[in-house]
Amino acid sequence: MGQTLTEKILDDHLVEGELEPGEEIGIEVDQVLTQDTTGTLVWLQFEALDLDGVQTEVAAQYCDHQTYQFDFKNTDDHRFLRSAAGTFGAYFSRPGNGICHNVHKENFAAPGKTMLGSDSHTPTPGGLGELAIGAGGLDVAVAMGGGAYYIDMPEVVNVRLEGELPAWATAKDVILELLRRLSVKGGVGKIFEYTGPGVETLSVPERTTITNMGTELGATSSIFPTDERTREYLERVGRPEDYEKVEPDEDAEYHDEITVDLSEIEPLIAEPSMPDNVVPVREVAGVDVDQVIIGSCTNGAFEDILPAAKMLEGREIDKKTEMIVAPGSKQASEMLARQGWTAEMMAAGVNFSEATCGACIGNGHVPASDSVSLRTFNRNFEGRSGIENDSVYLCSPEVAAAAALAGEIVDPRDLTKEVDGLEDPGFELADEYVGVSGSDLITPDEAVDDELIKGPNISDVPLKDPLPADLAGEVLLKMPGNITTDHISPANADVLMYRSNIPKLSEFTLTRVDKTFPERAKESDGGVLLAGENYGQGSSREHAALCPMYLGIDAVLAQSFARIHKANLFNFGIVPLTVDAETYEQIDQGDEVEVVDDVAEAVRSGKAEFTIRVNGDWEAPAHLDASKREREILADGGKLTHVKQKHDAGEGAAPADD
Ligand code: MIC
Ligand code: SF4
Repeated sequence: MGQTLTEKILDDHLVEGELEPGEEIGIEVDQVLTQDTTGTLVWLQFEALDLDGVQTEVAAQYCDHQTYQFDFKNTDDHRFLRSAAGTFGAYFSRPGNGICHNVHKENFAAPGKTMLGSDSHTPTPGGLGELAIGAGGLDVAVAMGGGAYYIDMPEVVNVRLEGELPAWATAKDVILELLRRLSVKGGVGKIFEYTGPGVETLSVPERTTITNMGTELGATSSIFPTDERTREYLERVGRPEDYEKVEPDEDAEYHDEITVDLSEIEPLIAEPSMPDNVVPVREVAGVDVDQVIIGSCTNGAFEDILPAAKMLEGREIDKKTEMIVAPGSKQASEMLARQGWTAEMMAAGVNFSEATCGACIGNGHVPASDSVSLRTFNRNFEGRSGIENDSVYLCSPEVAAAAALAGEIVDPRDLTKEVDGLEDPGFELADEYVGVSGSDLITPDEAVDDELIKGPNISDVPLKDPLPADLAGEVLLKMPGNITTDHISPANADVLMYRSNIPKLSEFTLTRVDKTFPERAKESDGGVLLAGENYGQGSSREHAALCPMYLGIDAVLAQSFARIHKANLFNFGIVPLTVDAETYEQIDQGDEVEVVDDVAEAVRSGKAEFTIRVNGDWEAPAHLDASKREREILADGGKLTHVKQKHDAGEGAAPADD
C-alpha cells in the first residue's frame, strides 16, 4: 500500500511507535518556532530543564504579538527573548519584523521537514510541503533541546481540489468553505492533505492561507505536495536550494476524502463570533461596516495585500469606514512601499500599522462599541478584538477592500456594477522578494547576548506536586461547548504583559466567563472545571493550563478536548476526564465531585474508565484517554517535574528520554 505525504514525512522522522491512527508516535523535529507571548515560558522551561543549547536545524524566536510594547514588561520580555536566543543558539527576529508564520515562511519553511511551534498557526508552512504542528511551549522547549515530539498518529484526510477558482473567489474562501462544511471541531485528530488537479492552480501564498487556517478546523496540521509552483516561490524568495519534490504515492490510502470543486467557490464570510459561522457574502450584504483590517498570519502577505491595493488605487474608501492595513512582515511592508502601493492605499484613506499580530488579539485598533469590524484574520472569537460583544466578520482581502469602498458588506462581484472599472485584481507573486526581513533576523552567529537578561516581571515557572490518591473538589465553573483559550487566558493588551508572570496572569483566568472565578478558585481548596465539547480550542498557549493549575484546579471534566490544550493539561498535571452529555447536563456548578478511584494509582496503572461521585449521592463514568507517557507525566505532577526527576535519577540527560 502506498503512503500519504504525511506518512512519508512522519516515517522519515519516526523515532518511536507505528503510524497507526490513534497510536502514540514520537518524531524528530527539524525546525522550531516560538513567538514573544509563548516564548518566554519556552525559554524559562528550557533553562529549568538544564538544556545546553538548541539542537534542531533551525530554531527561531519571533517578536510579533505585542510589538507596540505598551508597558516596560513587554519590552523586558523582548529583551529576555533576545538574550535567550543568543545564549542558547536560536535566530532572533526583532519586534516589528513581522508575524512568526510570515517571516518563517519567507526565510525557513522547506519541503519534507518537520516543525514544532508554540503557536497554533504553526501549520502554515504546510503550503510548502513542510509538516508543521502547533504545541504547548514545554513540548517545544523539549524538542528544541533535541527531544522527540509525541503525538497520537492523526487520521489523514484527502482534500481533493478540482477545477479552478473563478473571478473574485480566493484561497480564503476555500478554507471558509471547509469551515462551513466541517465546523471548528471537524478536524480534531486529523491532518488535511490537499491533492488533485486544483492544487497546481494555487500559488504558495494561497496554499499557506489554507494551511494556516486549517487550525480553525481543529486539525493537527494541513499540507500540500510540492510542484513547480513551490519551486517558483522558493526561487523568488531567494532559497531555490530548499526545493524538494514531496508528494503522496499514487496508491496512497486516506481515512477519508473530501472534494472541493474550486470552480464552485464564491466569496464567503464568517459571521460573528466563530470562524465556522460561514455564509455567502451576498447573504449579509448591506450591513454597515465601521472598520476594515487587512493583515494577520492568514492574509498579511505581500500577495494578499496587493489585490486590495489594486482595488483601492485611484479610489477613496467610504467616509464612515476606517481601514487599517497591517502587513504580516516587514518584507511585505517594504515591498509595498517600494512599489508605490503604500502611497496608493494611503491616498485612498488607509492607515498603516507595523508588521504585528496586534489587532488580531485586541492589541490596538479595538472596535468601537456596537460596531462592525471586517477582518482578513482567522479568528473572531467573542471579545478577542478587545471589546466584549464585538461584531467581527472574517473574509478575504478582496471582500474587505470592497466593504471599505462601499461602507457596507458587499459581494465584490456586485460592487463591480456600481464602481467604474473595478475588476478582479487576481493573485500574483512578486518578481523578486527583496527586503529587510532578513536583516532584522539575527542569526545565532550574530548573537548580541550570551547570558539571560530577566526583568523584574519575569518569574519562575510554578511546579505542581505529584498526583495524590484522592481527587475531590467543587465544580468551580460550568461552561458550554467550544470554550476557547481566549476565554481561559485572554491575550489582550492589559493581560499580555503578564505572560512571564504566572501568579499575576492567573488573576485573569476565565474572567471572560466569570469575573469571580480566580478569587473563588484561590479561596477553595482545589476544585474542578466542567465544560462541553471541544474545551480549550484555539491558541496553543500553555498559560491556559498553567494558570488554572496555579489556582488549584486538579481536573477538567469535559465532553471533549481540543488537541493542544489537552496536551498542555497533561504537561501541567491537570487530569483531563471525558464525560458523556448526560453526565455533563446533570452536574451543576457548585456540586462536589469526587473521583472514586485512587487517582495516582489508577493513572499510573493504565486505567481508562473512572467513576466519579457527585455530591456523595450519585455516580457516573468518566474516561481518561492517555498514553503511558502522558500518564507518567500526569502522575509526576507535570512534564517539568517529570523530566527533571528523570534527569536527577540519571535516566538520560537528554530530554529525548522523557
Ligand atoms: C492566537 O492566535 O490566539 C495566538 C495569540 O497567536 C496564540 C498564541 C498565544 O496565545 O500567544 C496561538 O494561536 O497559539
Ligand atoms: Fe498572530 Fe493572529 Fe496569527 Fe495568532 S492568529 S499568530 S495572533 S496574527
